[in-house]
Amino acid sequence: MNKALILGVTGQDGSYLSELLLDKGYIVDGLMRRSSVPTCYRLYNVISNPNFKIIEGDVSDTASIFRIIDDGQYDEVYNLAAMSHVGSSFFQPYAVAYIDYLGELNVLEAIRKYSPPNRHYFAGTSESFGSSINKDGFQNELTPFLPNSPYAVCKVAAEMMVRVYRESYGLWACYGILFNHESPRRGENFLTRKVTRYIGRLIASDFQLPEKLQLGNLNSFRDWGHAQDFVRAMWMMLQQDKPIDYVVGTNKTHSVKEFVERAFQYGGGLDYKEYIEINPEFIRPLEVPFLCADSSRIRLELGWKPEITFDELVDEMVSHDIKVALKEKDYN
Ligand code: G4F
Repeated sequence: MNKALILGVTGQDGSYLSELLLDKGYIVDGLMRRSSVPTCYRLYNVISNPNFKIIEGDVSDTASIFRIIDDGQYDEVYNLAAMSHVGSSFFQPYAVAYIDYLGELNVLEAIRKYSPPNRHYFAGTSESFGSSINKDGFQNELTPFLPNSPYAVCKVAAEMMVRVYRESYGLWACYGILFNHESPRRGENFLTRKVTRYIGRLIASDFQLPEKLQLGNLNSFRDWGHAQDFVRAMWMMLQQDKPIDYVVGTNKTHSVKEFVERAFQYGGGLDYKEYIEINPEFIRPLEVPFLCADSSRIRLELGWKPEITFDELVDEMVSHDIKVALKEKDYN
């Protein structure tokens, strides 16, 4: 049986990846930070699986990462642990550096010292491209990185460190340059979920919500896919003969405004303009204006492609959040 370690198991991607690996017959250990509030709520499908185990540790704590990787002797190590909110990274640049950059260095160094046969995946990001776009309007593996936030700078540094460890020490390590990926398990302060949660509450309140939805920049463009499709790409990347870094995305882009418009329409033909307010608090000091993947390499070489469309994603998130809000209303 293959044995995998997932750092960042309590997040959206960690929960879907756990389900995928357990379905494939893996033994899965998930790293969890100690917290005074419950953080396992996304793991409802796996928590009682006998092949799944939670281990306490922190990616930014060198001692715990060294010990866990030495003790575990895993076949595959996935580092998805991150402070992943781009806007917050402007307010907490040191925290991002410790978690997103030095955290990955801890993992690479642990594998090099204690478990060199591990295959390792690092969660890179399309934020690394920042303002950089190919002449054809897409971003692919050849597009230069030009990060626009503390988050993206730390991710680029970690991505480059993966390459350095691979080329210097022969580690089997790669990173995915993943474009935005969402789901009903997305954190509520990311754009998509913030919108669908509001729509759910609006409908559950019979349109009596006192506050409008406060948003920032509506004019940026994102390539939004479904997290379930994207964790499949992570796993596929670790099954190839040699470690290669791939761009993963849907190859289609939509503006924030289009997402908001579509979500409100799905929530009963609503006109979003009546319910939103622009609040400068949510406008970032520096924005990534346009992201659109050219993921032809992973499609050609590994046969990956997304199965869930943009419309299906929006519809799934809106219907989920309407149900959640109606349940909350009954409970109260
Ligand atoms: O949902 P977002 O916060 O995601 P963002 O910044 O694109 O980053 C996500 O995707 C990256 C991959 O490309 C990941 F690396 C990263 O960890 C994260 O998962 O914002 C999407 C867009 C931005 O342009 C933002 O400025 O929506 C805009 N936006 C407008 N109003 C807002 C809001 N974003 C948030 N979070 N909240 C708003 O009120």
